Amino acid sequence: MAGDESHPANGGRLCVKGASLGETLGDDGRLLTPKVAGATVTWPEAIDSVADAIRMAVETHGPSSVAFYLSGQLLTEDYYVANKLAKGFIGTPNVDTNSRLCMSSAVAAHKRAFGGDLVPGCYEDLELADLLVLTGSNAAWAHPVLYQRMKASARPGRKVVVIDPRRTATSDLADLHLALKPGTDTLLFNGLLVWLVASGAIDEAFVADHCSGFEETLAEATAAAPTLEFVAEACDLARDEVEAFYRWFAEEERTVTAFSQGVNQSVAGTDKCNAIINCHLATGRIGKPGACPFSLTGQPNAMGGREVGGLANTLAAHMDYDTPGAKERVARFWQCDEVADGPGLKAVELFDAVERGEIKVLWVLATNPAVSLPESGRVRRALEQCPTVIVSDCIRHTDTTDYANILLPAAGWGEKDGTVTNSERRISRQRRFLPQAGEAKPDWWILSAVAGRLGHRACFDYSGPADIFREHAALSGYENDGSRTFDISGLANLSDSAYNSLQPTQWPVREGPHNTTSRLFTDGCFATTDGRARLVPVKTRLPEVQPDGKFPMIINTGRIRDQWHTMTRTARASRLLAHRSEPFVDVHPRDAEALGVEANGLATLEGDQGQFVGRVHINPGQRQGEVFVPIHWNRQFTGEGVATALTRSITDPLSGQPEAKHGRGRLTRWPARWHGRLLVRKNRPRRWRADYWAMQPMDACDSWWLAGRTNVDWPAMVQEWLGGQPQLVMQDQRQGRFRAARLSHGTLEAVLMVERDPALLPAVDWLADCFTMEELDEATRRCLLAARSVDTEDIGALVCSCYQVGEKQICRAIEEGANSVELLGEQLQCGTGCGSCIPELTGLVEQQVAEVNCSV
Ligand SMILES: Nc1nc2c(c(=O)[nH]1)N[C@H]1C(S)=C(S)[C@@H](COP(=O)(O)OP(=O)(O)OC[C@H]3O[C@@H](n4cnc5c(=O)[nH]c(N)nc54)[C@H](O)[C@@H]3O)O[C@H]1N2
Ligand SMILES: Nc1nc2c(c(=O)[nH]1)N[C@H]1C(S)=C(S)[C@@H](COP(=O)(O)OP(=O)(O)OC[C@H]3O[C@@H](n4cnc5c(=O)[nH]c(N)nc54)[C@H](O)[C@@H]3O)O[C@H]1N2
Ligand SMILES: [Mo]
Repeated sequence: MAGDESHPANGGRLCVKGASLGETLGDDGRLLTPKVAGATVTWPEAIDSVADAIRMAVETHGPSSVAFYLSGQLLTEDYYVANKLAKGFIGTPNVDTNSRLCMSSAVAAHKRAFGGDLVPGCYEDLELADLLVLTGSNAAWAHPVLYQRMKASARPGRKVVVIDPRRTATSDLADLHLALKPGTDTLLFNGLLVWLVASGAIDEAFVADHCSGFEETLAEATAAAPTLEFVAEACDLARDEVEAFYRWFAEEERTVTAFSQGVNQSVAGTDKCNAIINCHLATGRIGKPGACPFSLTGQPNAMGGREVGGLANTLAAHMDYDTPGAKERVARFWQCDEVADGPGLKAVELFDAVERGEIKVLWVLATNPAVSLPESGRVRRALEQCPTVIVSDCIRHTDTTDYANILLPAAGWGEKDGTVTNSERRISRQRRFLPQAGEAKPDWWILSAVAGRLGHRACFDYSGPADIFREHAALSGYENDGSRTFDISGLANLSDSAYNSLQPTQWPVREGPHNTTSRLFTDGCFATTDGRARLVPVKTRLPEVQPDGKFPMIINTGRIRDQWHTMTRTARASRLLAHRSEPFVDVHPRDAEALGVEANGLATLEGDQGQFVGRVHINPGQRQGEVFVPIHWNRQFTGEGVATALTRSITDPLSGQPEAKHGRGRLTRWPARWHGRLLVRKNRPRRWRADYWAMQPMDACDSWWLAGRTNVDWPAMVQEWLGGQPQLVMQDQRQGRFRAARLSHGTLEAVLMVERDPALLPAVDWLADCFTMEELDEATRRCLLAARSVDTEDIGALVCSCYQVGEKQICRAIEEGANSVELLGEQLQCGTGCGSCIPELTGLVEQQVAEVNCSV
């Protein structure tokens, strides 16, 4: 698995998830055949079932009773066909996408400011900037390749400001980290606008010639954030820190403000984005090298989905329902009678409608709403009630497929062809290199087959993705005449072979000689009717859910370095679970002490809608009173570790994006009587139950972290846990220790380790290795009972996933003199792969050096 060195976005660099993709291939766990009501059926039968359900719903309840929930992980071609089928031929406007949870606030803000959903800059700008502001972005973990570009472009005088309530791996790059009170970003950026005016940093000519709304915006900003002292207090920051940020911003012409989910996923998400954009417009820092506001997109094809019109409030090809003439134009192009009368329901509203019984057929493609939507407990109940739930996925068991009436096996990333668009408007080809697993088919094929069965064969008669792409490109240019910036009509006549060899290309690509544009608005001309950008007055709007006596902690949620979303792919590579192998709660040390939760113990986080159980990580980088939980775990991997059980479905009034970064809850110690580690050879039936469990699939076995609230009579129960009588048993009742292993013809079948103190549980790696041994020798058998390896070194918690280097190894090397990231890299190779562990390596070096200094 290697990167493509000629790709302009990554230059061949991969993150650890990308580098591990090879390990995620294979048919194990894949959904390989269509299923209707649990029974395997043929494709024609499955297509009939889907078409029948849709037809019946339309006839009885009208087209709006059919809904599609799409995803930024579909290819543009899949997305285009879904949108066309739904809005043009079924006639339902109820088509939304998981990008609603991801990018919709940025989209709404772009439209307000620029007159279109247009990202002005390109990745190079992140390198050219003399001041790089990263707000609500943990790029070191969530955009690791881009982060490496930002890091590599460091030079004397280049400054980085990170704005995030938590200290994260990204803060490592920061000259200044503003650990602001969550949700106060609009205040900070309103205050910045006021400061920029007072310090004479406004580009008056640019504002006069190219913007409108400056006076009203400034008036609102002054009302909301009158003084530096006021801002510092409201954002819970030191006055000097705020001033340093403002001063740097006023001084540096080349400023990029990159923002992601800490900004978007908020009840004030759109306003937060506009507050940022306002400062860039006021200083004329847009459309210039190294100067722009930059929305960091999340999913591989979030941008492509926005191009085709996958969001419920858009129609197609950057035309909205209320764009004059758009509905007729799109109907003309698609050759359908008329398109749906939209806008449709946005994701959270859509699932509310499902809950109310208004949606009779829900087709979910390439997303896992039972895990990723807020109030996931309620979402699950809604899915259960919906008469027909159709799920297209690659994986047999996800929290969402478990509610499906019809399951459609989708071809996975290596098995399908198409295009995706990244954050800098760059379209790249994704090329197939594997045969399709089982009966799996590409999503566009499935959607077209259903369209055909509904009587629209002529309009969905695609020979392949190239055909669909040409149509998509043609629509973007159809009756456009410069009215829509999203125009790739220059690609509408690509031959199949030109499509196959398409090089990464930034849009717009108009007809004629191909001069694609790396930056938009370079002439100060925007996509509004009068060509002027809008500064948008922004009031203060704080998170709706605030802590109280019953739920005193603020809950923040987000990503970890080595997992992708709901883990359907990344958890298939066991090494990606080595960095964080369980759901966890990051807690400030003082909170932990006050609440009596212990490091490495378990804790319950209880919210008003549900609860989350995970391992306690003491983290001084948290603000006091705030905890952080990862979004990745779900019922396939743990009992009660779904972050969205804790976040409410409160949304931004303009974008409909849920406030996923701000819940509230109560943290308590989970009363464990015992902690355990169980490893069982793969695919063995499971007869045990534990109060707490978290699964970590390994190569030759599955492994679980376990804990119980009540004592277990282990000798009496052990057979159920090990799937048979163990040959090796050791018990020390006084210590609360129990160990047992079951062998079959000399090879290890299952092993269980129980301790009172979780810190005493052995490292899992050598235990897992024992499953690959042909015949366990005497020494290994003894070691199993001693819970200690024979000769393999205990490397400690994994830090570098690329080269499998652990914390203990690193600390030993530092002690022996490798006291820099470079030296560690030379000795152990850690940090020399994707580089995303470098912040942690730096931390370990600093920590060790500090310890040495203390002892001196
Ligand atoms: N490893 C990994 N990478 C990913 C993904 C993944 O699942 N795993 N998913 C991809 C996707 S789809 C997306 S959308 C991106 C998301 O990428 P990011 O947005 O960078 O990731 P998050 O961890 O969701 O959140 C970013 C930060 O916002 C901070 N934050 C919380 N509240 C506030 C606030 O009020 N103000 C500010 N300024 N910050 C706040 C959080 O503390 C967190 O550190 O990542 C993409 N990359
Ligand atoms: N509390 C909280 N909630 C959040 C967030 C947060 O930060 N905090 N982040 C939000 C964000 S930004 C996002 S993007 C969402 C992500 O949430 P989801 O979109 O729900 O997460 P994924 O795990 O990516 O789901 C993708 C599904 O599609 C399947 N799949 C993969 N490839 C294909 C394909 O080609 N075709 C088909 N048909 N299926 C495929 C996968 O197996 C998987 O089941 O979560 C959101 N929810
Ligand atoms: Mo996302």
